[in-house]
Amino acid sequence: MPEGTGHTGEILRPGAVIDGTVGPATGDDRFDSLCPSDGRLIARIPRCDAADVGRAVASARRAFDEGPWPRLTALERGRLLTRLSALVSDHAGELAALESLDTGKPLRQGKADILALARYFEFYGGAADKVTGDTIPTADGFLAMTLREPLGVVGGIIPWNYPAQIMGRVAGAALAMGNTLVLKPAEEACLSVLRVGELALAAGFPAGVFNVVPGFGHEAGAALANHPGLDFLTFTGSPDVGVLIQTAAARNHIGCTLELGGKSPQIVFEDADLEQAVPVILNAIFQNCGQTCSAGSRVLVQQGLWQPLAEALRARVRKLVAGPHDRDLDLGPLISEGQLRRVRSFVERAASDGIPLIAEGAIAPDAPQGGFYVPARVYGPVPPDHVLAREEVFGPVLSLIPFRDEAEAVRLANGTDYGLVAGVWSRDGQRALRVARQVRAGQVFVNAYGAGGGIELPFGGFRKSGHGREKGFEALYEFSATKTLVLRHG
Ligand code: TXE
Repeated sequence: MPEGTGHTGEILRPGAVIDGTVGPATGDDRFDSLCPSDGRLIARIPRCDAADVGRAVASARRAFDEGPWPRLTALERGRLLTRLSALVSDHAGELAALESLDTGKPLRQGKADILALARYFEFYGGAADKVTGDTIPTADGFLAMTLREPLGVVGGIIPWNYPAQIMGRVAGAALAMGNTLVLKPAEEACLSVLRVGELALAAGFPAGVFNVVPGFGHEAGAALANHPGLDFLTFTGSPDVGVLIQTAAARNHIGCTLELGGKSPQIVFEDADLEQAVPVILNAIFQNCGQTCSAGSRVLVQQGLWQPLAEALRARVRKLVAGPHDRDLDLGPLISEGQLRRVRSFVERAASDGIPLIAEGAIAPDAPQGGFYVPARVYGPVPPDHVLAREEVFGPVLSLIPFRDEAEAVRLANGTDYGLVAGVWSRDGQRALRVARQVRAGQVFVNAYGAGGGIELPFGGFRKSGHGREKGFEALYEFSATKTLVLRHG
C-alpha cells in the first residue's frame, strides 16, 4: 500500500452507466487510471467506444421520446434531482475521498466540491418547476404565449479538474429542463462521475435519462460529439477541442455551449485594501494547483502598490507547500505527467526569457516519488505580450503586470484572447464600477474573487473562453428551446 496517499491499494473497477445498467464497455476493454499523488494505479475504467456511445445515445433517445421521462411533470423531475442531492450528501465522505484520490486535490477541496455537487442538484431540483414562459400582446383576436421546451438528447463532455462540480452544473440543468443526457467524463478523472451515475439510478431516474460513458477523447469523446442522434452539445475543456466540438455541432445542425478556460485578470488599484486582497489573490490562482478555468492568473498592479504587493505575496508564497492530496497541504499535485510537462515548459520559457521570479513555494520533502508536483510560483514584472501573460498555464503560476492608470488597466485586462472572469480591487466604488463595466468577462468581482460567485449565478465567457452560460437559471434557458404558441379567440 502506498504511504501517505490514502489509497488502500484496492484497484477499483467501476462500470459505465448505459440504459439503466452499470457495466463494462463492449468487449470489456479497460484503461488505467492513476493517482496523481504517486502515479499508482487506482482504477481500471471501462473504455467506451463508438458502439457504447451509440447504445447510450439510442437509450437516451428512447427515454426522451417514449417515457416515462417525458410524462413526468416538472415537479416530479425536480424531486428526482432533490433525491439525488440527498444521496450525494449521504455519500459525501466516500465521494470526497474518491474525488481527492482521483484528481490529487487536497481532501478539503474534494469535500467542498462534493458539497457544491449536492447544491447543484438541490438548486436545479428546486428550479425545475419554476421555469415559465411569457404571454405576449399581439394582433387583435389572438393570444400568444411562449413555452420553454427541452431540446432532447444532450451530449456533455467534461474535464478532469472539477469532475463532480462540472457534472453537477451540466446534469442538474439539463435534466431539470427535461432533456436526457449522455455524459463523457475525462479519462484522467472520472470516478466520482461514474459513482454519481449509479446513485442517479438509485434515486429513481428512469433508464436512459442519465448515461455516463467513460473513455478517451479521440474515441468516446469524438464519437459522442459527432453522433447524429444528439440535439445539443455542451463542452468544458481546451480551446482546441472546443473548435472540434463546435464544428461537429455545426455539421449536425445543433447548438452547443463551450467553456474553454481563461487568463483572468485581477486589477489592483493603489487604494485597494491589501490585507483583504492578498489571501484572495493567492487562493484564486493556487486553489486546485492552478488547474481552474476561472483561475486569477494575471494580477495587474498599479505602480505605487507594486512593492508592497510583491512583498506580501513573496512572504506568503514562500510558505506554500505542495504534497499528496490526503495530507491536505496548500497544493496537491498536478493531474498528470502531460500537465506537468506543460507547466514546466512555461517555467522554462520564463527562465530563458529572463522573467523575474518573485517567489517560489516548496514541494514537501517526503512527497511520494511518481507524483506530479510543482511548487507555487509568482513572476513579475511580466511583459503583457509574453506567453506567461497571454496563455493559460493551468498550473500554479501567477503573473504580475504593472500599470499606470485606469485606462491602461482596462486595456491590459482586455488584452488577451480570453474573457471569463475578472476582479477589481479598489476602495473607490465609482472607479471599481466603471472598470467592472468596461472589462470584457462573463463574471466580474469587485473587492472579491470567486467567493460569492456561487452556482446560482450565470457563468461563461467570451471568445476563446467559449460561449453560452452555465449555472443559475441561465443554464436552464441554454438547455431549452422557446416555442411560440398562438391561439385565435376572436
Ligand atoms: O483538455 P481536453 P486537456 C485547458 C487547460 C489544459 C488544456 C489541456 O489549459 O492545460 O486545456 O487539457 C475530451 N473529441 N483546459 O488535454 O483534451 C477529453 O476526453 C471529443 C481548461 O485535458 O480538451 C475530456 O473529456 N472530446 C478546461 C475533455 O475533452 C474530446 C479544463 C477535455 O479534454 C476530444 C480542462 C475529441 N477529439 C482543460 N479530445 C476548463 N475550461 O476548465 C479530448 N476530448
